[in-house]
Amino acid sequence: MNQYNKLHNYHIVVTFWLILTGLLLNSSFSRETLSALRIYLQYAHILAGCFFIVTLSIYCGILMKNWDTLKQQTIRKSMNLLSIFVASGVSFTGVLLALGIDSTSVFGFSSLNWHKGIVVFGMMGVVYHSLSRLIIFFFELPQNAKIGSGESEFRTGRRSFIGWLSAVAALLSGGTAAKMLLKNGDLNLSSGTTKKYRNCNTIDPQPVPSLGSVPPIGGGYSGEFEVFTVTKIPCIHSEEWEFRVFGLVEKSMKFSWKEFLEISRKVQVSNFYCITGWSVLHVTYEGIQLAALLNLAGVKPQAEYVKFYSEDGVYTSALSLKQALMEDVMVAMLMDGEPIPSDLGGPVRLIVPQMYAYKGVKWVNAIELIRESHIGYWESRGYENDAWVKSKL
Ligand SMILES: Nc1nc2c(c(=O)[nH]1)N[C@H]1C(S)=C(S)[C@@H](COP(=O)(O)O)O[C@H]1N2
Ligand SMILES: [Mo]
Repeated sequence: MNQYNKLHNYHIVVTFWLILTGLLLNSSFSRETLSALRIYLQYAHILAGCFFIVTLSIYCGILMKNWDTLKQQTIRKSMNLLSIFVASGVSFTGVLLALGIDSTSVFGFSSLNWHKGIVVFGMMGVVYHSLSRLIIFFFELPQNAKIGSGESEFRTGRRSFIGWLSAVAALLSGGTAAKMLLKNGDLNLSSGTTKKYRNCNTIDPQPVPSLGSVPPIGGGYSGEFEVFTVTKIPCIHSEEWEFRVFGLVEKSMKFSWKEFLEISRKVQVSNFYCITGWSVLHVTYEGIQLAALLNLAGVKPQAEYVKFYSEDGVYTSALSLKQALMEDVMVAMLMDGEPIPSDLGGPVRLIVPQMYAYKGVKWVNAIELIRESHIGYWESRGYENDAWVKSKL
């Protein structure tokens, strides 16, 4: 086996591994059933990505060296350039993701959406290339076999048939990849709307948006939320709902929905970053500042941490008391002037704008003040407890 073949085999394994881990990371399966493995899947994906960048660079070198021998083969040349262009795009956005750099404010889409979008083209290339080669490998004469002239014509015809067949398969796989990777709205640059998310909550009365919420002072959010949940989405009914503040507090508190609505709210504009690489910018939130809520219950001096519970009964997270008292930490009830739908954690969700959104417990219904730190759902599966958002481009 020559060097090129070896390199190629190695590239096949790396690409296959990237596709496999990438699809798994993208699926809700890796958030629910495989949640404990998610962080390792992510490492495995990044590691394979590093290898991919190495093989890509070697290919670029080989192509440059052999550029002159490809002189007349315009199609071949452009196919090669196109593949390298796509592979570099996937690699570049992958590096951004691995470094936790979000591109929304510069390129309009988050690093993750660029990554997925380019992967769709990459998948078409992979399917075209591998299918056409596999068919040739299994059904055609070896490249260097002697063939009569009649047979050669027949072979050319067969080759173009293989080409067309592979092209059709590539288009189909591109469509499938797009469907799997891109939610509708991902490629929508205009402001989003909360109305398109499902809302199975029955809330009465609805929170009345204050000035600043309508029209939203942030001008409407841009980007799209991905609906993330590790459980079935709970449907909340305001008559049964209650919100508790307990633990190391002067007085434990229990609010009914009506009582909760009476606590004064504030409006703020903040960005929302998921650690997996997507984000939503300038969301106008209205809700109760966490510090104000804690103040109502009175925090005992022994309290060091704040633990958050969800109506789903599974998801939890925590902040240090100091983090919890940051002025932009909020128990939010409205987004861009609309009640938060159940899909996005309504009627009440936590937002911690300076941290990754896994701190933003959806369907939050209780807050406990504790002495020892609590390790939440994703934190116990490898995500950092201090979830400060890294850099933005
Ligand atoms: N209860 C609950 N809260 C949760 C999660 C969850 O699975 N369950 N996922 C977290 C993560 S990882 C993210 S990115 C955001 C997603 O918020 P969204 O579904 O409103 O987009 O919610 C966070 N809060
Ligand atoms: Mo997330």
